[in-house]
Amino acid sequence: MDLKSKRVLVIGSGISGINAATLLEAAGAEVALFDSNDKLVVDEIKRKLMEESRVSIYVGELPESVTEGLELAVLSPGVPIDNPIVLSLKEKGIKISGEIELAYGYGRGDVIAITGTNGKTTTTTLVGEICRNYSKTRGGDTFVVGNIGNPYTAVALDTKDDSIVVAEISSFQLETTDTFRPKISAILNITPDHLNRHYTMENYVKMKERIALRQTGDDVIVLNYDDPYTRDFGMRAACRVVYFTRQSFGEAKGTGCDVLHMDGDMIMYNEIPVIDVNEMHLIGTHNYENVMAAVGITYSYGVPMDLIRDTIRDFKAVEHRIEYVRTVNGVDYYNDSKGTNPDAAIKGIKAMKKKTVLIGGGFDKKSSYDEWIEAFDGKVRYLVLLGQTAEKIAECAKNHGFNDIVMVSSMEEAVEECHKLAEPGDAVLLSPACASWGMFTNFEERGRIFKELVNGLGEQAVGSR
Ligand code: UMA
Repeated sequence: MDLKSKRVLVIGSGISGINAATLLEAAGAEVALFDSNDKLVVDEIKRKLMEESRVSIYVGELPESVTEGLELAVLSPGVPIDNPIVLSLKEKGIKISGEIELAYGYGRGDVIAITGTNGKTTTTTLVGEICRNYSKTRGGDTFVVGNIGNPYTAVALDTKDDSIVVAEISSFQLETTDTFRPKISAILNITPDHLNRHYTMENYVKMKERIALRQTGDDVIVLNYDDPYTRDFGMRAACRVVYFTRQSFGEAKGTGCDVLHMDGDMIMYNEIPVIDVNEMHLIGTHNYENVMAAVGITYSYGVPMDLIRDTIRDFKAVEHRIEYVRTVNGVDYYNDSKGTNPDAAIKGIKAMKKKTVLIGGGFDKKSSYDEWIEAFDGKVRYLVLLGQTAEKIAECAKNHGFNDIVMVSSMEEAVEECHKLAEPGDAVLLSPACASWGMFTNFEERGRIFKELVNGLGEQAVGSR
């Protein structure tokens, strides 16, 4: 890709747009940056660019003159391809592209790309860890980029031929890819999401399938055999397919593809035992699928199975998502501060295999807690409640016949109570089903404070119970 001295317009001044503009400027292009939000202040956007940046910035309305002589318009992921400005640029014959395509054009090394409605971040983070450990043994660097919050454009110029780029890719980003060709890709699952942007399920599925648009021959796509959309795509894909399944090993094997599956608690790659799920800190059946996908991706890439196994064993989950913190006096502590609504918290409690002392409550988003309480399923030993919603949740729990409730007024008190109440072999889970506001700045702060308190617990306190 050579855009030296070419006029390029970047649309959107979020993290993607800023990094796309910076990359383009470093590549010698003449860059204009436009954001349709007229409340934004040009000087503040300028401050996010390189010092001495010569990028011209426009907010609110895009002057007609800026579109003259344009070679290319680069869209941020949040900018749809049917946005009126984008359509008018297209009409003028200006090429439309996206920030992933731009970064790929300037980047080097092998690309591993992961999409799916759920599980992208955990799988991408785990694949990133495995590849980082692999890079240490064979040389080169691993970069983890994309929808995960670290734009590919921010690192593209640092990549080398021996680099591995592990990218979490959203359907928004796939709308504007063209030559993007990952060596290994994965679609983890497809369930209805972002239909306001893609209009129909059919369109959304098509966008997800674009991850393999240019894959052929020895390229690999890892797909979920239990998901009807991705299973079907495997039958049509132009590259090698590896399936993972929790439910239909026999059927999946019949396709002739390599298959990851579960033999009891053991994750298998065809006939090769990979890891017993009880050895992992990642818990919950949804995570078994993420791990199978990560194994499929990295083993296909050529990473030795021993290295994959060791990395999975050490992996503690993405921060704040059923994240294993520590075992104190035989009690496993988990931080699921990302469980900011009942739906997310249901996943948290469902993932627990042991008797659990559960910390809940927080800011009142007017949610109903009935389904969450029903999901306790006899596993919750005590419910420790804090925050604005504590009384409301307690009342709801009692209506469902659950009375083992402890009210506290701070996270410090909550952790102290859990330490006293949990018995060896139990788990303690912070999965509050509520936002953190009012007591914390955000769920990240809530999770970090919880972890600090857990890490400060003394083993010897067991005797004083
Ligand atoms: N804007 C316009 N015109 C439009 C739309 C937006 O000018 O028509 C402007 C907005 O005024 C705003 C800027 O564009 O100033 C925002 O750009 P953006 O929405 O692309 O956001 P970024 O900050 O650049 O973050 C994007 C991704 N955002 C979206 O896809 C909406 C981030 O994913 C991603 O982490 C980041 O790039 C780095 O690659 C977020 C996300 O919610 C986390 N993703 C969705 C998801 O995970 O479900 C897909």
